[in-house]
Amino acid sequence: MPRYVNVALGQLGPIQRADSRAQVVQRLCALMREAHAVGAHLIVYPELALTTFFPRWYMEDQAEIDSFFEREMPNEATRPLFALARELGIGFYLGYAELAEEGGRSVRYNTSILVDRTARIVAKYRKVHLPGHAEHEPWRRFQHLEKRYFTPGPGFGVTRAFGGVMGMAICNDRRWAETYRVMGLQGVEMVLIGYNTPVHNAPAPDHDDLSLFHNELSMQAGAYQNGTWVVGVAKAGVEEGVDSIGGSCIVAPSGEVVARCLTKGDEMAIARCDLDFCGIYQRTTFDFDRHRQPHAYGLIVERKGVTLAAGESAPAARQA
Ligand code: ING
Repeated sequence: MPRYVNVALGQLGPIQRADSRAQVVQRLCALMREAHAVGAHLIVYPELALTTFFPRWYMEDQAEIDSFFEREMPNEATRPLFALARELGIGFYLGYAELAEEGGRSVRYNTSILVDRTARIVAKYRKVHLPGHAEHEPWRRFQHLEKRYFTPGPGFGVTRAFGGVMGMAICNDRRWAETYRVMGLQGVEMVLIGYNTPVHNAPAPDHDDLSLFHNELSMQAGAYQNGTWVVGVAKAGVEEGVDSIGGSCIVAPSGEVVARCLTKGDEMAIARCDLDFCGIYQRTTFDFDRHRQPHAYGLIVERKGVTLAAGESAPAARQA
């Protein structure tokens, strides 16, 4: 019997600064009802799905910054979403800003949770790759201060849920091959990714026309090279004057896009994902145990950035 997971994209249009969490949760619930009507088992929402993308602003007042964070989950604002999930028997991935207490200290993460079909939180992930910058850079049309407001998470885990092996990542993580490979080495069959991606990338404006292409390319590569499903969901459209891409889609282990959203607003789309389809890649082309050569990969972990050695030759042949 194939292990099907009916996965819905829960794409959000813009959330303006004045939009309350209650209003946003109503939108999330409406998408969940649409997903339930077409037989979804799981719906995936964007990164930072409860508020506007606040890292676009330079702020110094910690209370103002912390107004965008959640101190517990579920909480008063999200309880209706958990209740509906329990009523409908639908799981969900939700991205939000997490204010955690660790050893008496406040730590702030860009977080996602995986909630199963009984509305129980079965996994929590904290974004590893924080893009942008940490100090105010007024030359930019808008800021991207994730390095200022968040702490990098510890790494990428997987969780048994929905009949398979599920993994999570957030936004910029999807651009890094390591994200998928670390989960691939844990047998991941479906990677869930929410994102907020501005069309304009201030340090590289020439890339703006390729933002949707790079979005899909990154997820298609990650899917194919690890024989896993990848689900990417946008918060899209013009938020506080900043336009972000849509491009929400579901990518099969073959690298093919099997479902996508068509608008830049609140939109649900669905695909029936056969988790056993992963095997025809993970047991052949990407049978890691049979084909990988870790002795040749040391630099991937040993080095953070590029080191150029003059006249560096090919790696010396390893001693037998
Ligand atoms: N956003 C963007 C992303 O990685 C970005 C940042 C945009 C990086 C364009 C490079 C190019 O999709 C988040 N939130 O990570």
